[in-house]
Amino acid sequence: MRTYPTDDIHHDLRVYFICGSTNVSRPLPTILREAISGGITMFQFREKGTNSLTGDKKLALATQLQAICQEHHIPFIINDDVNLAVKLHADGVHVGQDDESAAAVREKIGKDKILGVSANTLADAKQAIKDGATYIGTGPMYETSSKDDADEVCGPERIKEFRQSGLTIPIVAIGGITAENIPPILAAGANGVSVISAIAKAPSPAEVATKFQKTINDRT
Ligand code: TZP
Ligand code: MG
Repeated sequence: MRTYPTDDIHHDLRVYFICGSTNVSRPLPTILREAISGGITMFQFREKGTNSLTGDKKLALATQLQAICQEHHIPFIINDDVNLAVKLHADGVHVGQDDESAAAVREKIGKDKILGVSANTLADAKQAIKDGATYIGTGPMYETSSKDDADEVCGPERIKEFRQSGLTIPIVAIGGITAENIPPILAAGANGVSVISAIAKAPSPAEVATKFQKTINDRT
């Protein structure tokens, strides 16, 4: 049996749902419960941008989402906010290249937590590995409207390049991913996909999550 938070990051990365309060038009806890019932394997609380929550309101929402994840044995990851992650004993943190350095974050959260690092170049990916990343995220695979400052679309080719260069670290793809455009991403060597809008904005997050899960399970 798997132990929780995780002894199988490859499994947990398969359908990695990322969301904050500004990505949804219904309460996020409700959407998260539905996504979990559909089969997401990990959750990242990413509270950013105009009208995002801060301070006590952010803490209260994070606490509520973490409880839902714990109830269902889904790892709960926090984007950027290392202090919040430490305070809540979250299962992990995800940082980008413009955030606190991955090495410093690893130091703060300890060796047993999940550390995700966004890396869009081979050099950044190698550095992330040195710094103690558990997995790297890379993208955007396809056009996305969920990140204002997203880099240029790289396509699944980026993942192929990382794998051909010998990287064995778990890799999760991001950006514009739907249940339909997953196959080339897996074929390129990704362990899973991370997704905001395809699940957060779906009329039925559960149905879409199930579609993602089935597509990935059939191909790995
Ligand atoms: N980083 C690169 S693209 C992206 C992030 C956070 C947004 C992904 O959102 P969506 O809606 O799944 O395209
Ligand atoms: Mg960041």
